[in-house]
Amino acid sequence: MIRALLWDVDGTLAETERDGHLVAFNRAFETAGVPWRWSAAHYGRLLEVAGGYERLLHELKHRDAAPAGSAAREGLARQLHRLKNGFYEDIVRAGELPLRAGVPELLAECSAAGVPMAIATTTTPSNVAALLGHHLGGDWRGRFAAVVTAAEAPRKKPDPQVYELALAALGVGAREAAAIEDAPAGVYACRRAGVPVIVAHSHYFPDAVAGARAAGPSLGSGAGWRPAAAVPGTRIGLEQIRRWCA
Ligand code: XBP
Repeated sequence: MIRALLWDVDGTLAETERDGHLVAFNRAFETAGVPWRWSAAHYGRLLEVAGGYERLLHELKHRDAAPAGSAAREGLARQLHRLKNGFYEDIVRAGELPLRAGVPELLAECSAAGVPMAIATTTTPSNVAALLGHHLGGDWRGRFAAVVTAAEAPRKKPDPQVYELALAALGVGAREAAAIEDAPAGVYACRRAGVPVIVAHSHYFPDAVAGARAAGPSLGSGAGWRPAAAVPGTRIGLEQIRRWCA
C-alpha cells in the first residue's frame, strides 16, 4: 500500500528546464560576457549531464573560447551557475513557471488525505524554495515531511541517494512510497532505490522509459496513459497511483 508520495521537481512540478533553467543559463552567459548561447535543442542534449554546474563544466571543456586550465574553468562554471540560479529565481517570481496540470490538485489531495510527501530532487535548494514558495506560499516547507535536494544528496540522479534519503526521512519502506518523475535518470534512481515510479512526460523527455509503473502525458488528464488509467476522473489522483503501484 502506498503511504507516501515523492516528488521530483524539474520537469515534473513545472517545465523548469525549457522555461526556467535554459533561459536563465543564457541570461547568465550574456551577463558574464560569455560568447555563446544554448539553443533549446542543444540544451536537450546537455540534460544528459546531471546538475547545472556539471552541465556548465561539460560545456566549458568542449568550447574553444573557454579558459584552458581546469581551475579557471571551474571558477567560471561556479560564477555562471550562481548567476543562473539568480535569474532562475527572477523567472519564478515573475510568474513564468506555472505548476504543471494536475500537480496542484495532487498536492492538495495528499495533504487532505494525510499522505506525507517529500521533495526528491538533485537541483540546488534555492531553486526549490523559489518555485514552491512562489506557488505554495511562505509555509511551503510545512507541506512536505522531507525536502531532499543537491545539498543533502550530492550524488545526482541516476544515483539513488536522493530517494534513499527521502525514504529514510519519511520513515517508510521503498515499496510503501510512489515517486512522480519525468526523466530517465530519475526513473533509474527510483528503480535502484526500489521505489515504484510514475512518469509524467515533460517537454525534453517525451519517450517511454523502461521500469515505470505507468507513463503518460500529464497528471492533469486521465487520457494517454500506459497502462490506461482505470479510475474515473479527469486527472491522475492517489487512487490511480495506488492501483498502478499495487
Ligand atoms: C534536475 C537537474 C538540475 C537542473 C538544474 O534535477 O538535473 O541540475 O537541471 O538545476 P532533478 P541546478 O531531476 O533531480 O530535479 O543548476 O541547481 O543543478
